[in-house]
Order: sequence, then C-alpha cells, then structure tokens
Amino acid sequence: HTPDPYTSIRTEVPVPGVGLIRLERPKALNALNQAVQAEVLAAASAFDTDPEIGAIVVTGSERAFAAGADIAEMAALDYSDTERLFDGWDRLAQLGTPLVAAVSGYALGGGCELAMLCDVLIAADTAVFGQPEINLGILPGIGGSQRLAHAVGKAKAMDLVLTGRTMDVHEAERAGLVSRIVPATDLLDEAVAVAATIASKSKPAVLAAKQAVNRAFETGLTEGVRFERALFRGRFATMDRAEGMAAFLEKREPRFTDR
Ligand code: CO8
Repeated sequence: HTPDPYTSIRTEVPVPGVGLIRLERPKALNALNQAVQAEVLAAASAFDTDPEIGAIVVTGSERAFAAGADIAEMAALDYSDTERLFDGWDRLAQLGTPLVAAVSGYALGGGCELAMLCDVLIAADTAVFGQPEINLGILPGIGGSQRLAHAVGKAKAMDLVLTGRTMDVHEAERAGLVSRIVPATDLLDEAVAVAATIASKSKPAVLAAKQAVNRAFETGLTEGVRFERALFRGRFATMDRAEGMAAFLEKREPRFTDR
C-alpha cells in the first residue's frame, strides 16, 4: 500500500480485501470540512475501483467518529456557496462497494449522517448519536432527516431532529439505527471482520444485494420485489452462482472469481 497523499484522513488495507478509511482531525473531533469530504470520496472511490477490495470500513477516533460538519467552515458560507456543498457525500452513498461504519464516541450532525449513509453500522458501546443542527438554526443537510426517519421511524426522528438531543448506543440500537454494538476496545477488529466477511463473497452478488436492499428505501413493495427478481435472475448468468452452488453440493468452500 503506497503512502497516503491525504491531510485529514488515513487509509490502509488492514486485511486482504478490506480498505480502511480513518478520519483524522483530532483537534476538531473529526469535523467534516471540505478537505475531509474530498479525501474520503477520493479514498473510497480508489478502493471501490480496486478489484482486490471488497468492502470499505470508515472510522474515526475513540472520542469521535465525527462531531458534524465543520461549523467554523460553514459559518463563513453564504447561500450561493451551499448548492453543491455536499455532492461528495452523495457520491459516496452511490458507490457499489459496501461501506461499514465503525462508530466510537460522537456521531453528531454530519457525523451521524455519514454513519447512516454507510451500509452496515457497527457501534462501540461508547457511541452517541444525534442531529443537533437545530441548535445552529439549520437542519440536517447530508440526508439525515430522510435516513434517520427511515431507520428509526417518525416518532424518534422528530424527537431527535426537533430537539437536537443525543441518544446513547443502546437507544440507537433499540430504534434500529445500529447493526451491532461491540465493546469499544473491539470496535475496529469487529468492523474489519465484518468487512472481510463481505469481501469474501462474490462481488457481483454483493453489489446486487446492496442495490436490492437500498431499493426498499426508494420504492414500493411491488416495484422493489420486481427489481429484486431481475437481479436474482441475473445471478444465473454468472460463474459465481454456479461455483457457489457447486461448492455447497460438493461440501467445500466456494472459490469466487467475481465473474
Ligand atoms: N465543527 C467544528 N469544530 C468542532 C465541531 C464541529 N462540528 N465539533 C467540535 N469542534 C471543535 C471544538 O470547537 C473544539 O475546538 P477548540 O478546542 O479549538 O475549541 C474541539 O473540537 C473540541 O470540542 P469541544 O471542546 O466542544 O469538546 P467537548 O467534549 O466539550 O464537546 C461536543 C463535544 C458535544 C461534540 C461538542 O464539540 C459539540 O457540540 N460539537 C458540535 C456538534 C454539532 O453541532 N454538530 C452538528 C454540526 S452541523 C452539521 O453537521 C450539519 C450538516 C449539514 C449542514 C447543511 C448546511 C447547508
């Protein structure tokens, strides 16, 4: 792995198949400024197009996944600056490779939104979630009002977005925001293990499965099932489908070739 060209993140490949992106602005609790946005998108896009990488972990520090958009940077913006402000985060959400968020400490505002736009959310028992934008006279701007409402329902989404209060990891898990809670000391190992498991599967099958689940949040049941069925049938044109089924019947591990 070549050295990072980045200033606000670090990347590595902790185990084969897994790309790790670590937010690193410790003095600002990993506040998401434009540099972080550009670097996360660049790093994730590079992993996304790397045939050796099958899943990407996004993490922060022990104290903060990310404490939101950078308020100092935002304070200087006017209306016309905001039009394409968060395009990079939208593009991150569109990548095919699954994103696993490993959240410890604060995931507030844009930090909570970044965690929610990932596909799997592994949280340390220290994680704290919230959308406190209302305290700044704004509202969530990186999809938070929508993804939070989808994840936890109207009752809790309204409570959080209108009052700006935070919720601890247990409340977040009960509400459906979190995939798994793990002890803080195990967070990165667990998240990398989940990512490695995903990376061990057939890549085209993983992509189709991610697209199918995401479609549930964009369309109705009949359309969603129709979409799933087309993707399902498409698997029968792949070698990995034949290999996966043959391996099961021959009682051996599959050797997927992503074809
Ligand atoms: N932006 C910039 N700097 C920050 C941010 C942030 N979001 N959060 C923390 N920092 C900085 C602090 O200013 C402080 O810097 P310094 O040491 O230079 O004073 C340093 O990080 C450490 O923070 P604290 O001293 O405040 O640490 P505490 O442990 O006392 O508190 C908190 C931790 C509770 C997380 C507190 O820092 C906090 O409330 N942060 C702000 C949280 C917040 O409001 N986030 C939402 C931001 S808005 C947003 O994300 C909107 C996204 C979409 C916007 C759409 C606009 C068009």
